[in-house]
Amino acid sequence: MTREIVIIPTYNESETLEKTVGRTRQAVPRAHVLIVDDASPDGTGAVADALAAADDHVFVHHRAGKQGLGKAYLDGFAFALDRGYDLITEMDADGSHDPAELPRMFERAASGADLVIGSRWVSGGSVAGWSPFRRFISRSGNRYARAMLRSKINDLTAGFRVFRSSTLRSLDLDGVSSQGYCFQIELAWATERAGLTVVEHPIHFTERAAGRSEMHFVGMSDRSPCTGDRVGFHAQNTLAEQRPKRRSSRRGASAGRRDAPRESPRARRGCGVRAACPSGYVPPSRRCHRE
Ligand SMILES: Nc1nc2c(ncn2[C@@H]2O[C@H](COP(=O)(O)OP(=O)(O)OP(=O)(O)O)[C@@H](O)[C@H]2O)c(=O)[nH]1
Ligand SMILES: [Mg+2]
Repeated sequence: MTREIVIIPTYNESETLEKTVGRTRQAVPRAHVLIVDDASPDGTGAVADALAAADDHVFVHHRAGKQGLGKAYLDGFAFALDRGYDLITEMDADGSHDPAELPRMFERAASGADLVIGSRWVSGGSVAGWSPFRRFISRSGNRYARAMLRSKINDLTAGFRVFRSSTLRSLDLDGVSSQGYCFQIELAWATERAGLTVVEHPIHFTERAAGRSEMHFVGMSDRSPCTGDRVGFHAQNTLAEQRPKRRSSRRGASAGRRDAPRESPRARRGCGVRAACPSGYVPPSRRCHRE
């Protein structure tokens, strides 16, 4: 029998967590739920403990302090892989992701998809509660990332996903260093680059009903400039790494030296997918402060 787990990272989600977990349990009663809380100051951890005490399908992993969404998911993945779950889900606690989609997403994963992305930006997908500006920013950030990374995925930043455990096992999770949206982009892109099957399942995304977004962007009003910026840096390095040979062979050795890309930290670490957007690439004034 397939074993499923839904990982819900939380930071200050005391207003929405109970409802999200309740809807999840109702939608996929067999699945287990893991809440990964970073000592939320608003008492989300206590809400999570009460939910776990009342339901043997709910678990809580408490972390000492806010360490970022990416690390929360990596801890959740480790928990799930250690315990032998087959399908491992990422889902927000804030009500944006409708657990009613999970049965269909599980079905698609069980029938061959290595990664199912709950996608806003495919036919049949939609977003409610966003201003036209925010919609534009998210849409164009995704288009930009898709073009720069030469990806076929329309919603690279989506945080509603089902991975087969084999997919996560095949990725170099220890090498994943990015946070926030970049974490999502990095994982999706790594899966795609590994030649695995990624399918996008259209979802209806709703703006969070309560609480506060954990995505902040110093000096800017929204999160997508962060996405675009970081992906831009990532993509520039990626493309630079892919292109030097052609140029240097055309122009001779000295031109080749001049044109050769500066070795990026990522290249120095010798990794193809890791460090999609390490903070070192982002000017301090424009860093994403999700972590
Ligand atoms: N454990 C943990 N969870 C986090 C952290 N940052 C964000 N989260 C959770 O990750 C999920 C996604 O974060 P959100 O703030 O909703 O980000 P978003 O969905 O991009 O932004 P919204 O549009 O405001 O919903 C939510 O369930 C958050 O509570 C963190 O540092 N640690
Ligand atoms: Mg959210």
